[in-house]
Amino acid sequence: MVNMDILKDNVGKKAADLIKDGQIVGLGTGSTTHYFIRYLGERIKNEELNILGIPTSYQSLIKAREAGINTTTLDEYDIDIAVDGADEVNPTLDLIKGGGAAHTLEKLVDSSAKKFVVIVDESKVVEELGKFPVPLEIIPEALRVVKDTLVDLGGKPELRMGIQKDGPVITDNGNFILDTKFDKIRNPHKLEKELNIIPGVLENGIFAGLADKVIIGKMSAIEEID
Ligand code: ABF
Repeated sequence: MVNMDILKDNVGKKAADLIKDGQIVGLGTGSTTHYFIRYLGERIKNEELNILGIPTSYQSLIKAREAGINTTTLDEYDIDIAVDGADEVNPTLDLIKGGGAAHTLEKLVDSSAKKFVVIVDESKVVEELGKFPVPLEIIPEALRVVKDTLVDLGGKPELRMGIQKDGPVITDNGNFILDTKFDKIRNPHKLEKELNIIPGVLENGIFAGLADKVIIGKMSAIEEID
């Protein structure tokens, strides 16, 4: 296991140890959260815990089933704690998420939770958001118009292409992702609001002021910021 995977494994286990019997748990998307889901599945089996998971993507639904975690929906239950990854975290715990193209449902689940815990390796920690492009989920019909608006806002939008590069990534909701580079994002709260009022934008990947705790996997130790 390479160093980064060891860091993800460590924070995934740390987060899984936070979960209490009887809780409803938001299950994030991405490779770091995959470690959390596996460890949570082990705890459910070994300790016979009564836990229900609410996934944030088809990916996390499938990982939950593989891990033996029973799932439910936001229509049925409130969420006690959500655990999710991130692409960037700044010192005030504002995030950029969406590298996994799942940020629309992630933001709904993570913001609905009584407690939102972020698990990252140390490479995600930045002084200021913006090195990672902000993903925006847009309806396909809005592609040209939203790109033009983002350029007017100082962004450099790029349509996210699939691995084969023969077509765009299509989200779980059937939409496109515009990865948009902004220079240093000094006011994440302001930009998050400006992006979401653009007609045709479903959700953007700035999660300003939502995280309650960030668990950072470092080579030296695990750091927790509340
Ligand atoms: C998902 O996980 C995305 O919102 C975020 O972009 C990604 C981070 O992935 P990883 O943990 O694989 O680095 O929550």
